[in-house]
Amino acid sequence: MAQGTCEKPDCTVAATGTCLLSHANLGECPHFRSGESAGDVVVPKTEPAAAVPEIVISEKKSGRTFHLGAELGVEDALEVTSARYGHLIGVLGSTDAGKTCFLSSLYLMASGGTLPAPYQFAGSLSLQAFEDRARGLRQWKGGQLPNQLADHTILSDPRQPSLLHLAIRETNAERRRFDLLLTDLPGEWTDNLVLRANHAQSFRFLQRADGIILLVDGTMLMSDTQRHAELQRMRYFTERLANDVNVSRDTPFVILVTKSDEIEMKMPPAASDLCDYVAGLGFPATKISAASFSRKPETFKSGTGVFSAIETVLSYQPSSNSAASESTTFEPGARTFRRFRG
Ligand SMILES: Nc1nc2c(ncn2[C@@H]2O[C@H](COP(=O)(O)OP(=O)(O)O)[C@@H](O)[C@H]2O)c(=O)[nH]1
Ligand SMILES: [Mg+2]
Repeated sequence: MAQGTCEKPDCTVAATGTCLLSHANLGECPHFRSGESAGDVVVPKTEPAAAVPEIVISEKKSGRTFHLGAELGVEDALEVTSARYGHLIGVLGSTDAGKTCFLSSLYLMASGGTLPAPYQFAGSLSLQAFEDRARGLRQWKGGQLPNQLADHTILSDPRQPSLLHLAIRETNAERRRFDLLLTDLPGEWTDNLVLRANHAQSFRFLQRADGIILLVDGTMLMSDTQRHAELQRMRYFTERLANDVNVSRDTPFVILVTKSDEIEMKMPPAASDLCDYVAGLGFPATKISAASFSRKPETFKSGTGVFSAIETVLSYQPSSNSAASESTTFEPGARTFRRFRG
């Protein structure tokens, strides 16, 4: 047994036996301090295939907290992915657009083994964060979903984005693994950026995003009274992402129309307008109808469109002859995407 203490905040070595920075030999990790003092983390020196690591955790060390399975900070996430590529996906939208429900739906499909073939759940460093979000969804009363499916998102540090980690693996011959890093930002972040350009700083981490899933409430986009205001807000928001945050123009955008179970899975014309607007800003853009948790499960399945959004981002391949000013749209879910002038 290697005994010692990991001084890296958020490292889950005590729970998983796996070093956050992927060091097979813990002695090589710069954050690991070996020692025999009682109450320190005890992890196995070698990892026999089926051995369960012996774990002792103590809060004795000053200034040392284990956030087992909680959200990752940006720095932590980048370190996690120093060993392998992590796909950073911004899950954005107004308050109540359905961001947290989208993430919970994805997690429940993954952990429940119901991802579409050939994908399979391959672990998460933020299990607790996902479980916290999914808690409300386990409290079904009389077969009915509660009205409020998720708690309002609150960040532990309101100025720093936090990320949820979900690894998936292909079960086919390729067996590719994807480490997804997904944001769950409070809607106020969107509101603030719409109102003031100086909030762009908080979104700067999206400059390296592999994709943006922009959630818009389908019922609002179908409403005569709310449609215009929401569309205008999303236009301002995406324009800020383009011009103030400077999100790279080859970042694919998925306009995800949420709560589509309540609008008979119809694509609202306003969603097409928004998709064209985003494409006009220079981003490859597409639109998908989704129902993270359907209120009409007998007609529309829960989880519809959720994984398609992820797959669309993962399989997006920038065209070699793209130009920043080109207006582009692409087909969702396809393995290869065509670009064409709008
Ligand atoms: N009918 C329906 N309602 C949904 C769906 N997803 C979310 N909602 C509703 O929208 C509310 C807000 O969702 P939430 O994920 O908390 O929004 P967020 O503020 O963007 O994180 C939930 O409490 C649900 O009532 C869905 O797929 N179908
Ligand atoms: Mg939320």
